[in-house]
Amino acid sequence: MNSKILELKKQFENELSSIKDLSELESVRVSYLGKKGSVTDLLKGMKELSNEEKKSFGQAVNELKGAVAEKIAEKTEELKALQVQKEIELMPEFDLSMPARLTRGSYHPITLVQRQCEQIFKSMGFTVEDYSEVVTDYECFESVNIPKDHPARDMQDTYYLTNGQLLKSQTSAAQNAILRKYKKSLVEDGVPIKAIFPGRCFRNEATDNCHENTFFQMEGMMVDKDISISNLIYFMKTMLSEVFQKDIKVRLRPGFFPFVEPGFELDISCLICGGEGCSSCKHSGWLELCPCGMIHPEVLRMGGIDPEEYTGFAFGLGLTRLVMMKYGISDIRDLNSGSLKVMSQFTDDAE
Ligand code: FA5
Repeated sequence: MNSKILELKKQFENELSSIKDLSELESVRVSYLGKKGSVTDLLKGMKELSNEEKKSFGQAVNELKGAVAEKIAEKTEELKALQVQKEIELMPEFDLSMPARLTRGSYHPITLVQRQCEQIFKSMGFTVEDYSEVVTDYECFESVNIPKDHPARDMQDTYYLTNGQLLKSQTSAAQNAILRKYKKSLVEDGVPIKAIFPGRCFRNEATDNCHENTFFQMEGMMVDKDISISNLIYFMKTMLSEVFQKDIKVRLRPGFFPFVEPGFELDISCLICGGEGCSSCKHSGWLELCPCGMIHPEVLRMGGIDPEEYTGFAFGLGLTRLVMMKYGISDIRDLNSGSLKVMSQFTDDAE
């Protein structure tokens, strides 16, 4: 029997030495180590052997198996290296003295405006918070006063993941975590909560000039004793006049969101058509930009803050729409198009 093993080993070595590429090697591997391969076949003849012989024969076959596998691995590396070498030889020659033709990249306009807004709010004492894009139902809905089966859930078509989590449909999903993060310094040290949290949101909705299924919002919150609507209006006005560097026509109208009371819609006069009406503003002359309101007592309570003692405002700025208005982009879909031709028009003026 041992002579059979030696014979097979010799045969394998002969075949291996004449292999020229990886596909031939794979066929040889299968013909020796595969289910019906010659090494596997050797074990089938063991039935006729005594127990003692079985033991030593089995050991010898296993050694052969190991040696064949090792040689195949070595040969694989050798052939791969040869292949790379061949590819290098086939490459056209490079002239390293040629001047480089590099075009300068630019930041995406959303990044520019997001940074600009962050700068504006930072200068007014706000912290900038980062938050996950995958959140729980509790974060996105329940903790902001939208319990299960609440009709307000229909306002947002949510992408659910198979594990029960969801893609954040609104930056309000971070409100509870931010309130909890800063409640100690609010209550114990009297430091007001002032935070903004920009983020990407996802909604399963039909797209048009001013609706995308992936867009950016920037949420903001301020909580302290005696915060009122006038504080909210002051910060909104300051932010808009800083972003646009000119007076912008805005209007505030009542709006319903379960996490604010009272709630408002802050609309901006459409800068694409100058308020005349166009497809970007659905021919109304106005664009919904920044819903806002006074934080609902229940939301404060769920964040661990006593609504009898503290009040606050929150807003959910439509950052992508703000970018449209700032740069006169009439179709929001251009911003997600990935087209360098479109994007390279915007300079790094917020750097
Ligand atoms: C909200 O998402 C609330 N969470 C905002 C809020 C926060 C209200 C805090 C009160 C207090 P809404 O669904 O309206 O609200 O979205 C807010 C803004 O995001 C809109 O005004 C709009 O500017 C932008 N937005 C909403 N959906 C889209 C979309 N599909 N594409 C582009 N921008 C959108």
